[in-house]
Amino acid sequence: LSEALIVSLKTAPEEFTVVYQPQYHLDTGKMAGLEALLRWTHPEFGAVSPADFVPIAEQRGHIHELTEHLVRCIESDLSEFPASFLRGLRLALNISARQITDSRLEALLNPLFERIRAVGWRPEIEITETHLMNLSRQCLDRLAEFCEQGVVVAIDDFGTGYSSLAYLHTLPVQVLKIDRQFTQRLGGESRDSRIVSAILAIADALELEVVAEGIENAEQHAKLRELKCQRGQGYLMARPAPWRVWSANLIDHS
Ligand code: G
Ligand code: G
Ligand code: MN
Ligand code: NA
Repeated sequence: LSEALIVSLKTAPEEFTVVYQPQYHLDTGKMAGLEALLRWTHPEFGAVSPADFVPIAEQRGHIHELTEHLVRCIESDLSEFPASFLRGLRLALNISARQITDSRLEALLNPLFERIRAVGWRPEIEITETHLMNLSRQCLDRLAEFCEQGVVVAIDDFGTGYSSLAYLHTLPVQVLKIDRQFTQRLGGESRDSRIVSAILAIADALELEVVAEGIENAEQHAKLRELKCQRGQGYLMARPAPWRVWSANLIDHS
């Protein structure tokens, strides 16, 4: 798989596509933004999960090329952006922590971020929590620069890593995304809202926004509203889908 990925990255850009999963305001039910998620379909191996190929690309030193394909796909989708689209939404990309200090990243992302701003949306980057504690000074500085440029920085899979509260307080981030394993405990077999309540309390104390990931049923959704979680994402509301599926829903009817 590792060799196939490297060959495809170099010779078969059409195998890489992007789907988008919306995030919603839980109080109003309105769309708050879209998260871009890479997909790779190999002629022989079929659909390979990014959970499998992203780590390979990281290890083999090809994550930049993968992000180039991501950016190319998003730019192509944004080129079909009617003037009548809703304003103020966020467009989130997953960026590997190891990539943040890559000197090529800024040149790759800046034109995309300009394009996102030009249509009245706001760029967001998601970084997985497991890598946060190891971020170098240089990396934190880069994140701070993104923030200063108006890019929203979100911590993905929050609750699965080892961030200390003191450390979290110093990070240039605005959003915590509650990992779906905690959301899933809110409804179904074993009801347990303690961890989600604790994360919401931390977010409140640090003045961070919260997005609950992986909402799959109405019970979880109701509980999150009751706990005053601001935003949510999950199969209950919408699965990741190609741009054309969302573009019909993005027309501003007001
Ligand atoms: O889309 P899916 O749930 O299968 O994604 C699995 C994992 O792959 C998630 O952790 C997600 O953040 C990650 N992922 C998806 N798309 C990208 C991408 O474009 N870049 C990076 N670095 N990770 C991604
Ligand atoms: O780590 P990250 O949050 O970027 O991962 C996003 C992944 O989670 C995507 O692969 C997406 O398909 C998946 N996902 C999104 N919503 C749900 C959900 O409600 N349930 C489950 N099991 N997975 C989800
Ligand atoms: Mn994510
Ligand atoms: Na996540």
